[in-house]
Amino acid sequence: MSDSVVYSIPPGVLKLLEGDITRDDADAIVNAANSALAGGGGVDGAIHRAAGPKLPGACREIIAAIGRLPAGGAVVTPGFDLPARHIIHTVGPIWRGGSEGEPEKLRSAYAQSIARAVENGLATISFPAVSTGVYGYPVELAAPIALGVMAEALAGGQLREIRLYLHGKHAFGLWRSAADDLFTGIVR
Ligand code: AR6
Repeated sequence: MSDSVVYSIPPGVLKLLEGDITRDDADAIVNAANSALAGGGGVDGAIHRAAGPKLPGACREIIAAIGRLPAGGAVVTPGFDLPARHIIHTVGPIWRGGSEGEPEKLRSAYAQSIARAVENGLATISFPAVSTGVYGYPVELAAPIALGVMAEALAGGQLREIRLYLHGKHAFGLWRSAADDLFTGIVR
């Protein structure tokens, strides 16, 4: 059975789950995309495969309108063949050692994704661990930033539920211990 853990952050709930985000049925799942919204490997490749043939056209339309999506930005498309109704595409920073604005861009990627969800009247959103794969952001540095933004949105009543999908038991364990450190004393 896959691991999961729930943190109560009143009035909202944060769930960490080990598994495949493409199977999730939240109002929106977040994609760790690139600035061209061109698809790629990792979770981006998995989401493009699962969403089906209409997604690339929707991405091209957005890029035609805005040029490129900078790191820290987020845009919405339909979910097409996914169980989730929407996909929020965000671009995390490429890790270059930490002194090129990576923490601010990572924080913005999560915050802008949440902002798109709120603008669209959504209540539940599911994230992958943005930037911690191909883009090389160290998990122990990414986790407090990501979890902090999520906790703020939940405590502020912006969203009812946020789920964070971790790929594999090792990643789940790292994120779980970061969350336990941050949310000590919270009933779960
Ligand atoms: N469900 C949940 N998490 C997943 C899944 C999945 N199906 N597949 C991978 N992960 P990455 P990035 C995890 O590399 O670092 C793409 O080519 C993965 O184990 O997908 O932001 C884009 O086009 C890792 O922990 O995203 C960009 O060019 C996390 O998702 C670039 O990669 C993020 O890893 C973005 O790199």
